[in-house]
Amino acid sequence: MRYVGRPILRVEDELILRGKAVYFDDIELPGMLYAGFVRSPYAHARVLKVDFSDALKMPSVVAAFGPGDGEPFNFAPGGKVRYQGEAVAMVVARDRYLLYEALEKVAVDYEPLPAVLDIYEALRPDAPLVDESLGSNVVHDKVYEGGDPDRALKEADVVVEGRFVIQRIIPSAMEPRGVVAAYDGDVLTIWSSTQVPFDVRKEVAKALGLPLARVRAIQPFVGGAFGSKLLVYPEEVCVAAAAYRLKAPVKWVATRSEDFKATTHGRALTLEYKVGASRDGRILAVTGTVYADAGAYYWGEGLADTAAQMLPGPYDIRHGRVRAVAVLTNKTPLSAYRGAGRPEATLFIERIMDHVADVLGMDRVEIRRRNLIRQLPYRNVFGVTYDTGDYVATFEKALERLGYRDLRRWADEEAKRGRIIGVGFSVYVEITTFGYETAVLRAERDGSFTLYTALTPHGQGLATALAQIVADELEVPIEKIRVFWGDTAYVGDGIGTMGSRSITAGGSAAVLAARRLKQELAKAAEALLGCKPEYKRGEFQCGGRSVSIAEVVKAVYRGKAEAQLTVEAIYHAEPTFPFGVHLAVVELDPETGFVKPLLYKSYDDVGVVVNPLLAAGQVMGGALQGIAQALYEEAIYDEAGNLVTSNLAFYYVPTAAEAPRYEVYFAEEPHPSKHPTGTKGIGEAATIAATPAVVMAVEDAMRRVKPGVRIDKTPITPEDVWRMLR
Ligand code: MCN
Repeated sequence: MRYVGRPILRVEDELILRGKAVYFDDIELPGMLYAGFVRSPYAHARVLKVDFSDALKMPSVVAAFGPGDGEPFNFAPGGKVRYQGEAVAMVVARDRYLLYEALEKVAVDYEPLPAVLDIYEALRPDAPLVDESLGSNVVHDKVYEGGDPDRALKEADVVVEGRFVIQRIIPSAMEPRGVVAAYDGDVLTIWSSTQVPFDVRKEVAKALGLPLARVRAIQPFVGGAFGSKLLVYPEEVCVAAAAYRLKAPVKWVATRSEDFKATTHGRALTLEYKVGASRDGRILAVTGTVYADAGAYYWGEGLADTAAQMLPGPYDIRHGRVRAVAVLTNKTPLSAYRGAGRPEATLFIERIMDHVADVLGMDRVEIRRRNLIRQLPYRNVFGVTYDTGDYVATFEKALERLGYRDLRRWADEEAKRGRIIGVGFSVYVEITTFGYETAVLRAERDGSFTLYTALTPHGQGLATALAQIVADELEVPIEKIRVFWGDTAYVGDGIGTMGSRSITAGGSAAVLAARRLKQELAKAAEALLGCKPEYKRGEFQCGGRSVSIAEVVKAVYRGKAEAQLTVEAIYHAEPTFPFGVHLAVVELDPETGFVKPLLYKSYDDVGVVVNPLLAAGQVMGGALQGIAQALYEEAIYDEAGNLVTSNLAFYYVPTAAEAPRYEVYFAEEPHPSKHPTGTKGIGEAATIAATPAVVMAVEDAMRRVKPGVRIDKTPITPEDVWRMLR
């Protein structure tokens, strides 16, 4: 009986649901001090003077750090703040509430500078410069090219041009960022709401000149991250430095508004495109420019580039040239948000397919059918090699399973009763998994097994999935396996949970560790049995005799046989490419313009599905975030650079009330990856696929009232719908 493939309930949930899971803010240490940051109210300003004298008069205040206190407290590099919410100074107080009073007493003199908030404004030669040292606001500019796009455009029967604008999104994890750091004179320990404890450890050690061995980073339970906690932030290093200097534990917890400004934002990409197609609907060339509104610092490296390189999507397009440009503006820095470049690429190419289909008067299914890649592996025009799959067969199967045609007929019927219902779908290929991952597996003396993973789950349920994988590999009951994660004291190094890489990279490392442990134990079993054994169902067998894995372990501990009982495996993972089709049904309210998602269906080929319950959970949560991009969420700044949507009253994060009914399918004939787990990632797939499916559905609904309308941006707000319907 294998565990992989079964919908096993999450072992993590007992603690989470009973409120016993420990998050960083649950950690209270004797003598705890509380840190806070003075943040710029201006989007762009020179910092002339920071005066702590009034704050330091408060008895509760222990210390204040600012420019002049050396690294890492050199806030506002170049004497300038570049976005509203950028830290200017740090205060440490004994009382968590008086801290806020102290922060108000720090007097900062600013000289406001003109702010630039729009990428097209920022590109003008006379635009204010976010970073003077660059000489322009363009911080990155790279061209991806393949084939002969100019000739292909010339030879095309139709050339279609357009622009699509994706809004800025605030990742809004339920748990805001924060950190606790404590120094006992020997070891500096940091508990952080992060995806990257190994990086936190390295950055802190480097900043303070400490040996790695004396710095320990712990990722306690984390209440969501969605990519926004995969950078080491200045606050983490500053809090650790304060704890080190003051030799006392220090805690910082972001408020919601602070988190909205000081945690990276996502998306904010614009594509200008020009594509050529033949009369029969083959896309011959795709060209254009992807602009990233990078915000005040270029932390989101690679976002525009991934969008450019993945722009051809699952379609066989042989000629292309896409420029990836990142532009600095006076906003919160942009970085990864669930999908990080692939949702943008997918939304762009799916909109392009629809645009070309409209120009040619072609059906939206048919144009995709004609362009899908026929043979895998496939190297796309920008050099990305998609590994396994059968896109044509999976596409046809998915349309049937999702009931696309039936749902459209149903929408037609309902239209006769006055309901405005639209049906849309999207096709995607995306890139998951990269880099190495580490697993340490120990056989305990009682025959149970402890797995230490370098993965850093923060909601995905990986402890459950890894236990399934290891239980299968060792052929022991899952109860015998306990998984620990999130501590640099467990495992020396690793990358962590991001890029839908965990089950594939970290799971494969766990498989390798289990195989290595079996090899070790086989040596010991041979010594006990006197013949070379085979391993079956938890037993080593040969010569008509057998010994259980637990007995072998016990014998080793008693010194009767030799084997290494703790093994480490490091697995290097090449990227792998999930493929799928998602479908959305929406209803428009003509009075209010509000769009209600009624139904969401998905069909994904992610190779081996380790735990269909966990994978389906990823699809549902991920899809709601993609729906939110299509319909609800947007970070809005006013002309002065104030973040208007600075809390959850103004920034519309959907809840269960907005969620549609879901039907989640995984391919009956999956195409496994080449990794030991056979998996491809599912963590971001639905976020990638949902937005284009919903946009198509809304456009389909609107065209029932106003034929020919075209959606060329997200989100589609109620106001947009209301105006378009009129
Ligand atoms: N899974 C599976 N079979 C597969 C693939 C995955 O059963 N073939 C299961 C895995 O066991 C795991 C989950 O699905 O429980 C996700 O696995 P994977 O696709 O490897 O993705 P990661 O674990 O690396 O998760 C990262 C991904 C990303 S990049 C973002 S962003 C994201 C997401 O996960 N952020 C999340 N899902 C999130 N879910 C929660 N609750 N909170 C977040 O912040």
